[in-house]
Amino acid sequence: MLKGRITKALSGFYYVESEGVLYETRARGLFRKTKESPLVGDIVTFQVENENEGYIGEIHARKNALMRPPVANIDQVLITMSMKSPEFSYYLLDRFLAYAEAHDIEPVIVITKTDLLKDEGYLKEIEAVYQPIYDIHFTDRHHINEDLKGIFKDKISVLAGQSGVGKSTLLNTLVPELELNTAEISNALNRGKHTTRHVELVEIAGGLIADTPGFSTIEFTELDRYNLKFCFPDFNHFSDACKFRECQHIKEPKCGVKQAVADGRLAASRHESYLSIYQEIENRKARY
Ligand SMILES: Nc1nc2c(ncn2[C@@H]2O[C@H](COP(=O)(O)OP(=O)(O)OP(=O)(O)O)[C@@H](O)[C@H]2O)c(=O)[nH]1
Ligand SMILES: [Mg+2]
Ligand SMILES: [Zn+2]
Repeated sequence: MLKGRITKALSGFYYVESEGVLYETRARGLFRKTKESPLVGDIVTFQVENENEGYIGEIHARKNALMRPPVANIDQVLITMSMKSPEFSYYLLDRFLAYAEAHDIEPVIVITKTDLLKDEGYLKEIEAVYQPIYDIHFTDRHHINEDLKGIFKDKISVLAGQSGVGKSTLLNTLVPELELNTAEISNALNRGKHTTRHVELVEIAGGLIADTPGFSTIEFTELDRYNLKFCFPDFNHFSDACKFRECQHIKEPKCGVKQAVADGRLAASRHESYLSIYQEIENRKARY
């Protein structure tokens, strides 16, 4: 038995890389019974049958997993948001951030198209909100700074962000060799929903990135509303001051989080985003 990582899934085959060798493997009946199917990013134990073929015997415990795109063991998600076209939105950014937190994936914020913005103050304002909690980078297609290139080393990354924010452009600037791949994917998407999609981990600046369009829309279908507050790590600094231990930071009196907003120690936009998502989850519950 060998151990390796699935780097590509296509038509029932899982391509596993183990010590620099790529094996074409299948997952036999085992997974049909357990209903757990292998994902790109999984660490697996597999049996070699012919020289470069084999079958997967075991999926090792996952650190995390996404279903759209289907990737496991993600180290970070690059949440891309443009300043203009489409317009920057605190709310949308917070949704992506909370989603990453809910899936135990470290978010990195990448703000694109800064060249389209005249107002430098706006960038500073955004930086002030997120800098204390997350790694945040500002780019435009002509200025990719060196520290952004450094974030990929030894990590598995996934992209997220609305359509048109510049994800493909960013990747192509960072890794010009990727150009073909990203173009192929855009074309596949344009052809419609029936195109077979595959996910592949490709090399990027010393690490791996899931070569997919990433995710652009998100739903909080699995998250309990009482756990949403844990997806806003900046609230933690202030929630010790809440009078009630179970404070949801909504209508409760003597709430440390709401007090922090009132004092200007916490951005009101963060709390507003929290309330909106909380409401959304509550409305969803009410329907059942
Ligand atoms: N001015 C400016 N335009 C940019 C920048 N980055 C990307 N664009 C343009 O924005 C448009 C969308 O960029 P894409 O890279 O295709 O966006 P995407 O996020 O991959 O979009 P989807 O594949 O639809 O999800 C293209 O016309 C790019 O040329 C930038 O930094 N500045
Ligand atoms: Mg794209
Ligand atoms: Zn509170």
